[in-house]
Amino acid sequence: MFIDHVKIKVKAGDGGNGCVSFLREKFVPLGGPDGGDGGKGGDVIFIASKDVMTLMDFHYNASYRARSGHHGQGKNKTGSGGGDIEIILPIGTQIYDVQKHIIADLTKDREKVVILKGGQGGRGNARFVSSTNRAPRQKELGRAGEEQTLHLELKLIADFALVGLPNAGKSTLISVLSDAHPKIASYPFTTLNPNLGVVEYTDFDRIIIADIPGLIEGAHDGAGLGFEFLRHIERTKGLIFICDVGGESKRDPAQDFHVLQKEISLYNDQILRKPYIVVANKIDMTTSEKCLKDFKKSLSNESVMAVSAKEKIGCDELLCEIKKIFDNFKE
Ligand SMILES: Nc1nc2c(ncn2[C@@H]2O[C@H](COP(=O)(O)OP(=O)(O)OP(=O)(O)O)[C@@H](O)[C@H]2O)c(=O)[nH]1
Ligand SMILES: [Mg+2]
Repeated sequence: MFIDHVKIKVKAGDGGNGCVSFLREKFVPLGGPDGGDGGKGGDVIFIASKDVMTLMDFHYNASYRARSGHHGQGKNKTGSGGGDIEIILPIGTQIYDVQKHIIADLTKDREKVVILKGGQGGRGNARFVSSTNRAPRQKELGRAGEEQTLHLELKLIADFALVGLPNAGKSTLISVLSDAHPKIASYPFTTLNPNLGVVEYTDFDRIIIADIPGLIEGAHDGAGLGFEFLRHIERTKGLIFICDVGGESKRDPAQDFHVLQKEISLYNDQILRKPYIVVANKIDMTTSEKCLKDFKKSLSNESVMAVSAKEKIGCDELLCEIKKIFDNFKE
């Protein structure tokens, strides 16, 4: 199951109480106050890890608390601190409060953020000794640890996203361009979760491409899978629009391209400012010739890359185009 947004409750540990104690020993008649301080409560810490892919664990367990500090003891013993709780998240997780204000954005492996601080331990009576009060009976209670409800949202960190209508050939293309092996089939909505694939270039650059589930007209109104997965294209460097010019589906690929642009702009029009590549797929089909010609004519302002993901035609050229955009981000 691919879970990319959850609501969880977290609580930091409470501080331990200070202690009231007086030294009582056989040959020490005037043993003084020796109550120790309480220990600090544990913090709530989030850590990003490349070994975790989804927020699924939080779907089953939505409540986390760090340990409380121990109470202080006689003989000036400070209570031990409550252990911190370390919660592991997939890279690309954003943490929001209930008002949807962003608190943290974990984008790198092992990146760590302390979200809630454990409560301070209370002072024991040994700390209240003064010239006027040699035997204080005062102590402090430990402070309560902070508590908060958080929204976690996973936004995959991919360099490029493949967007297209169902059946356009997105999964076939990512399986040819990268090391990904998604399910491929001739029915719509084969892909129900984003797939990531890595392309290794000869100069050792690694580019991550995401295969996003099919987008259809009316997605903004919830049609198909709606906008469910568009959050994953927000952080990409560029988009790869893939349109089916096979001719068999009897669809107008230029119209498909406009549908994709319209739906994305209704989700977040800033995304369309990203560089993009228009791919015409399925040029191996006998019915594709006219369809490709009409497509290029309708999109005369765009430079269209004609490929066949199935027959691996035009894929090397496409990889070069992707690399060019990627390299522009280095400068
Ligand atoms: N002839 C031909 N068929 C292709 C090509 N690319 C994909 N197909 C076929 O088109 C169908 C859909 O391919 P997918 O890669 O699953 O398409 P998708 O865009 O991932 O589809 P969804 O996951 O449903 O959105 C499959 O039957 C593929 O074999 C191509 O270049 N040429
Ligand atoms: Mg697919």
